[in-house]
Amino acid sequence: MTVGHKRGADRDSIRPPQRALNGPADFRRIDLDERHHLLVGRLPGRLVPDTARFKAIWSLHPPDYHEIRVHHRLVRTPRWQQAYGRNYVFSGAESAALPVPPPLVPLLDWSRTTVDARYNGVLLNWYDGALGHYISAHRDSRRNLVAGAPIVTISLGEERVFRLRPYRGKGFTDLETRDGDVFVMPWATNLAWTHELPRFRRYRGRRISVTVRAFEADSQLSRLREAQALHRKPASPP
Ligand SMILES: O=C(O)CCC(=O)C(=O)O
Repeated sequence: MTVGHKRGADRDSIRPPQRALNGPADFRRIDLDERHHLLVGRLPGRLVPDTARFKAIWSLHPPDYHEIRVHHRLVRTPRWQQAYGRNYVFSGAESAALPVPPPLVPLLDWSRTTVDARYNGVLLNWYDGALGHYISAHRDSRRNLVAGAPIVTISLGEERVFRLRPYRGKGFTDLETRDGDVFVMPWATNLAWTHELPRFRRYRGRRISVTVRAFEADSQLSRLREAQALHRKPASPP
């Protein structure tokens, strides 16, 4: 794994250890400013999908692009997205969750035992470099999330640049994220820094990000929404 760490255009690369890390205590800490950081680690080798398993996860992507609201207009996301386990509300839209599919279960379980036992929702982003897919600068929605729980991002497939910018500030920090890399973003960092996956011509391959979050226990409203999304009768409230 190589993690480049740049502020602005050019800064020396940082090369974290190549071995798989067991828990946040083993993760490398990347300081973004005096008060905010990101933890960087690796999935254990047995969990990094081989070609066949990567293809299986790739084939899960929905046929259509998700639509989000940008400046009061509905626009298609420049990547495929799907929530599993728990609905994910962001940019004025909601990704209705499907059940967590078998190839993702070991990644969710590992995140629970390694980082935070409260994780119960997964959001996948599929990026096809040949189609110019990217995600623009944003802070993750906190709606329905357990306050304080960090957000895990597992990268699979093609290497990409993960860019962080101080919210409403200047400059940026780039981390190169590769197959099997894991980023743990503390709650406070998500408030103070945006993150994005810029589009660069050199990326022509496929990448999947598996983001793992802790959602609050079901509210009546979210259960109703989930039921509507699945076209079934909601369970009666207790
Ligand atoms: O693909 C990534 O690494 C970032 C995903 C992301 O920013 C998100 O799901 O909010």
